[in-house]
Amino acid sequence: MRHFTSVKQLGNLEEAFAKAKYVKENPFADQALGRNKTLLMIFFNSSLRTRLSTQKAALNLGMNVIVLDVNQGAWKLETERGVIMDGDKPEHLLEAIPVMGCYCDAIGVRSFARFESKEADYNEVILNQFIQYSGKPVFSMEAATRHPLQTFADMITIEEFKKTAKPKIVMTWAPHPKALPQAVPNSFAEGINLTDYEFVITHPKGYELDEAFVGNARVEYDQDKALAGADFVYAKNWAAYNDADYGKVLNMDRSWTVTTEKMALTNNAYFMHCLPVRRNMIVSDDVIESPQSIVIPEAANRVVSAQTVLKEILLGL
Ligand code: AN0
Ligand code: CP
Repeated sequence: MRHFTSVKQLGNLEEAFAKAKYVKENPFADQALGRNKTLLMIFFNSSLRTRLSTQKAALNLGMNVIVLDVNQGAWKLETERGVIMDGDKPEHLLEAIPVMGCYCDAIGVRSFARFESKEADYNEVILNQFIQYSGKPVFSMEAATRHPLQTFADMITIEEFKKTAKPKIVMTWAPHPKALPQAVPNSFAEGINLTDYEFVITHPKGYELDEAFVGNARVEYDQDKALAGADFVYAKNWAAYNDADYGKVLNMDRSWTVTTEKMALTNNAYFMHCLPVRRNMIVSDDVIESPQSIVIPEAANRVVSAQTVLKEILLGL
């Protein structure tokens, strides 16, 4: 594997799950693989899980790790080509990227959708410049349109907890005060569409996702109907995708919050969320604290997904 930006690059899913299982059971078996290799993690946005789990994964593989928060201590970066740089940004991404590439063997990049231009976001302008100009393997730690390490961890978690071969997965929009990217729901949909699970997406009108990601999922605007018989409830907020409202919060309808009453409609479903989560906006205290909540094992599997992917990247060096 050279670059990793989408779960589609995992290839055969059964093989990917088997590799993940091996990594989980033998976390230190490949210490020699990463010896004298350096991972550089670049954050344009905040993180708790991605930073810690990816770093832990790299350490398990014997790698050295350097982390840079671009917004804390680095020069402010211009990202547009052709700009006369007489403003507050002393350095251009077009120099910064190849320089970063000189200091490492692989680069992880977190660069969220900026909601300034739908075209720029959906063309993954920042991530693709890292791929084009760093000279090193690049993997996404959540880019503008996808969060594949999260999705892979979600899929591993479903594999571990599912009680039937083809569980019903319901991804539900839930309210949130701030505009959030579509990367997590896009990526989750992309991943579940690779499986033969039953897959329903539910959200209020106006929050339709890009059809390319929705794929074969059934879209149900009635959340109660969608939740009926669910084996897994995957909650997430996202801002509008449609051209007229791109990046906007259209409503904060708390009747969409995942509560005990909502979970009672399901087949005793497991509750999932990528975290961070706003309690009593996205999900009630009772649900997230219930025995059916698997948000912590889901987060724990972020080490497994990152280590499985990093191992493939190291094997490809
Ligand atoms: C981010 C998002 O919704 O994409 C990161 C989630 C992993 N969430 C927030 O910014 C709160
Ligand atoms: N789920 C996730 O990616 O969390 P962080 O934003 O804390 O990394």
